[in-house]
Amino acid sequence: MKRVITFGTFDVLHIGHINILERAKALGSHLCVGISSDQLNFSKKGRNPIYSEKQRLKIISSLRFVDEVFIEESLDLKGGYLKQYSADILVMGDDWTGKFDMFSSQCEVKYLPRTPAISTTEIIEIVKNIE
Ligand code: C2G
Repeated sequence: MKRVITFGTFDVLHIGHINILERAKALGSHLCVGISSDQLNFSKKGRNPIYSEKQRLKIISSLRFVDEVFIEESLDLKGGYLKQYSADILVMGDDWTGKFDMFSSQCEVKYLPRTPAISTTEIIEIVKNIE
């Protein structure tokens, strides 16, 4: 009965997000998702998300393989979140490979392959360029 945790902004939900959440849940019996606050997203990506943190929280919490959600306020609090939510496995996409290895004393750290050829940034660019 493993507890899995993952983190992300999950702005403009797409198949890459669904795939990683589905695969994360398959590694255990409970999936908890830390959703980047609007402010954290701004500090990571230099732009505001399209959907607010309140909307992103509601969207992600409505997926059938997600059991629990919370707002991730800062990357520096990650160790605390892993403890607070009793995570056995931390899952991230492989664009983060190596970045969370320091938590491997606390829980198992797994990087799953990203879904190719799709990202929120690309979707925004495509929509922007539609005439
Ligand atoms: N992802 C994926 N395939 C894609 C796009 C995204 O597997 N084509 C994964 C990412 O690797 C990440 C998750 O979906 O694990 C969420 O992606 P983002 O919303 O872009 O999350 P990010 O802003 O990278 O936030 O604490 C870590 C961060 O907050 C992660």
